[in-house]
Amino acid sequence: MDCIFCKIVRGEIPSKKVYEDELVYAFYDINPVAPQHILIVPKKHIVGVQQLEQEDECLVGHMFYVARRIAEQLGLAPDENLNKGYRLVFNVGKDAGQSVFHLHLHLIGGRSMGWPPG
Ligand code: D5M
Repeated sequence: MDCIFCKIVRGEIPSKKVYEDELVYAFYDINPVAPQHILIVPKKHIVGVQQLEQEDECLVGHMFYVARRIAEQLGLAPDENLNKGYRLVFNVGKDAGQSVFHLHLHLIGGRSMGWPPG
């Protein structure tokens, strides 16, 4: 399959790995928009949220749980006063900014961010 993230998961394209288990692979984004920018991708090829199936519900929940654990390890988790924090993003389709059509969860942190996004 000619998919850049499938090739990263298989180790055919180099990446800076953060975490891996039997379901997901997480690595640093090559084009970071913040001091910390990590992508969490399923090992299974799914085009994006637009092609999620009911059978993928647990997989997506696992992606969020992995994101939470990585954010904690990087010291990004909100403190007891809910200061600090990070953003989790799925871009869904070209208008939303999706450029790689293999499902991926952006974990972005290390600076304060505005809302709404551009
Ligand atoms: O996000 C796709 C993201 O994928 C974008 O932030 C760049 C990143 N990217 C693309 N190629 C690579 C490689 N080879 N390594 C690491 N990161 C990569 P989207 O939501 O689709 O715009």
